[in-house]
Amino acid sequence: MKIAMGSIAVTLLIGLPSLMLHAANPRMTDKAASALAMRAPVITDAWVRATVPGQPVGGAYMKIDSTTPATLVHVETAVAKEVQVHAMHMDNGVMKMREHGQLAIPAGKTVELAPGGLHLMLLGLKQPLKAGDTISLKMTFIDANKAKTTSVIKAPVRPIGQ
Ligand SMILES: [Cu+2]
Repeated sequence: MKIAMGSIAVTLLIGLPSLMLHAANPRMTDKAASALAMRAPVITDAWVRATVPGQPVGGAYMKIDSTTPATLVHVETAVAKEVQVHAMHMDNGVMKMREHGQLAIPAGKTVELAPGGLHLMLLGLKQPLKAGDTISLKMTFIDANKAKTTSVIKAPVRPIGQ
């Protein structure tokens, strides 16, 4: 029962903004209304680093821009069991990484995921990532009103050492 109630609430939340847009702009087309309601962050320069056979994890890197505040809440890919946002930190002079959790994307400020800094960690790789291949990453963001947007992006695999 609780689950059923929850999903009704979610449906209402997602449905409301577009209803409100239609009410405020009766002549607005459905296409324009949905474009306004879904301002997904823009992802550029996505890539992943090639792995050697047996390597259990891989790194994915990209630039994320958003015109409105957004939060990256979930990433998944067919080639790994799990994807986490990782941050690097110094621990007694040794560079280590840890799970960062949800990643805030401020409005108008590029968030860069790059080697040596924030990155996506692909955990439990199901196959080696081969240079020249391309993988898909499904990125889910929420905006300030908790409305979800999902982008499927392609990330080419670059050779080890780049
Ligand atoms: Cu990592």
